Amino acid sequence: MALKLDRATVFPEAELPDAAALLAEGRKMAETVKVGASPFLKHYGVSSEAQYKRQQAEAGRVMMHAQIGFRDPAKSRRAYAEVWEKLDKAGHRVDRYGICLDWSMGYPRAQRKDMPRGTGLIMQEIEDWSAMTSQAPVAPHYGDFVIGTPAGYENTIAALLSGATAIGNLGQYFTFRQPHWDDDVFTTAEAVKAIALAGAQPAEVLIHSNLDDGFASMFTDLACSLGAILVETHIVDNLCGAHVAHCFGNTFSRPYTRLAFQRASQRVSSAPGTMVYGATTMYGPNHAANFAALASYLRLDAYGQRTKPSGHAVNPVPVTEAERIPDIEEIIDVHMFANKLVELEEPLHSLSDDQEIDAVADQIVAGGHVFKDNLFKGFTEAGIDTNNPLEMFLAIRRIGSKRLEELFGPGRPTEGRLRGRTPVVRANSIEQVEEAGEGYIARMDPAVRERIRKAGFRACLATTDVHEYGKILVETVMRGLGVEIVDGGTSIDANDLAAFVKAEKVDLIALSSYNGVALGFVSELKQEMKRNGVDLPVFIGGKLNRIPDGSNTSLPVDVSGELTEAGAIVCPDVAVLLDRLADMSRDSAA
Ligand code: B12
Repeated sequence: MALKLDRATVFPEAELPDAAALLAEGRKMAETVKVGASPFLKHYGVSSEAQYKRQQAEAGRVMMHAQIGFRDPAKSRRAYAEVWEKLDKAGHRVDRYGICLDWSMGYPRAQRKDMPRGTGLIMQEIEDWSAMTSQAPVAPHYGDFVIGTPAGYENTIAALLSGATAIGNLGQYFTFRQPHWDDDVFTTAEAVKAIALAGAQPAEVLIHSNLDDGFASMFTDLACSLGAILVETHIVDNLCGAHVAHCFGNTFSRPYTRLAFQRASQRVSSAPGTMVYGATTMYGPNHAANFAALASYLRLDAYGQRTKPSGHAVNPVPVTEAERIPDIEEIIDVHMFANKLVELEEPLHSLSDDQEIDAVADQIVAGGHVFKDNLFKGFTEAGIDTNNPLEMFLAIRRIGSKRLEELFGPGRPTEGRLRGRTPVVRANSIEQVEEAGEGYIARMDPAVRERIRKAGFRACLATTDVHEYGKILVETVMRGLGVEIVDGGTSIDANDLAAFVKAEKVDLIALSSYNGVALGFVSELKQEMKRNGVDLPVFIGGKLNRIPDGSNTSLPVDVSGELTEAGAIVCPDVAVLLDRLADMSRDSAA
């Protein structure tokens, strides 16, 4: 690992856009673009969701967040109205909707049409945004593929006009890459303008950042995730004059540290949190088992809000989530469950004493400050201006989570550990994946293991999108088998991967794909490989589905059959790859 940063490596370009001019441009736009009317703001008589959140927290109410966003805008509008209506009829309230835009919405509108699509909502006209938010008195949270994408500024304008006062997702800015989009300076400049525009509104607009979408899912230390809150607050609040609000939860599957992190974040945040996301990494194929996971994280999150309210809404995620985007009825059902659970557990918070949790929260906060201080010192020494929002954003994005933790993590340096450090408070997600990988090796026949090792294979590992755990799993197994790993990276484009494998002369490609783009990706990869005269086995695992063109349910369907026809080897389990490797090693030994 290179020990130090230097400006020329982080910013090889001769010049970067002027941050002050970008801030001024965003603020100027606030003279014409203002938060529009919405049934939510009107119904509760508030100027922003932040104001509402403070009122509800004060009253001790546990707020509820539902996630919606079907490909078809009409179905999404129906969900907006129907989920609220049915819960209202049952005497419950859904406070906010996270509107899940498709990742193609992250391209500027003029270029969107022919870009790869995922599984989320696609809106054509600016009026579509208000048409959504006018369906019910529920706070619209435009939380994905708005700020942080190349379309960040234009999407923020649309979101504000439609009455949204929580807009994101800064977490995505740091880690997501739109396929075929390489201009990260443009994306950053659009983010700075968007944040300035939101910050200049008379109403308090929250700049949402889901830590798990950003670096938290890749840090091994929760103190680094807390440090990310401190650093983002410096950039958004101090440098851009806006209000950052954080979300976490997807990968926080251990009850103890989940609650400790809620406590820790509550201590360092001035704005109310957006939502504590459901612990979606706890979900598997069995729905009954998923209900146990749901109850476990939900009761804890409700308890956290009752005892030390941080303004986060809690988020019951439908138990079908591991398979695909949940349908409308499933969202309603899980909210019925959540409301009942919160009601039944009413006395719980007055019974327990949880000082132990506060001690863990103290460690997270202290470690977070060390991370922030180390980062500021390292950046300053490298010549990166810590008072320039554009430089801060871009440097953090380019350096990436792994190197940031290696360089600035507060954990004690320890050889042989992931990121070279012993975490202050361990995040379990990545280590769990590694342990699963080691399990595969341990279960193998030692003779086959040895034969594969001797064969000396070279494998290129890559992902089509931000989901990286599948790749880390395969990487752990390959490393354990002595297979040489050639890293194709995350969110790579198919044509770049084809060129890369030609240059690297590998024996196989192991691809992980989760965003509903697998089929298009493999077809393009195969075509490009053919053009380059390369013929290699392509193994693929993950969430292998897509929304068929013209689908009337907006739900994705499995494409394993089509992928096999397109020439890929579909791996619902790593074992499929291991069996093939065993065969290939037999052939090479013969
Ligand atoms: C963790 C997670 C995330 C994390 C990823 C963290 C990270 N850095 O990797 C975060 C929070 C960042 C995230 C973000 C998003 N996510 Co997500 N995420 C998940 C989740 C919960 C788990 C997936 C996972 O990593 N599993 C761990 C792996 C190791 O296990 P596995 O998937 O069972 O894999 C097995 C096999 O498939 C195989 N395998 C996997 N890959 C490979 C490769 C090879 C070569 C081989 C041999 C085998 C193999 O190995 C495993 C065991 O054998 C799933 C839901 C779920 N429970 O599956 C959603 C899910 C994949 N996400 C989804 C979505 C929509 C998103 C977002 C678009 C949401 C949004 N609007 O922001 C963004 C992505 C944006 C983008 N630009 O790409 C959807 C995909 C929808 C679909 N295709 O139907 C899912 C299914 C959730 C849902 N129902 O909506 N996500």
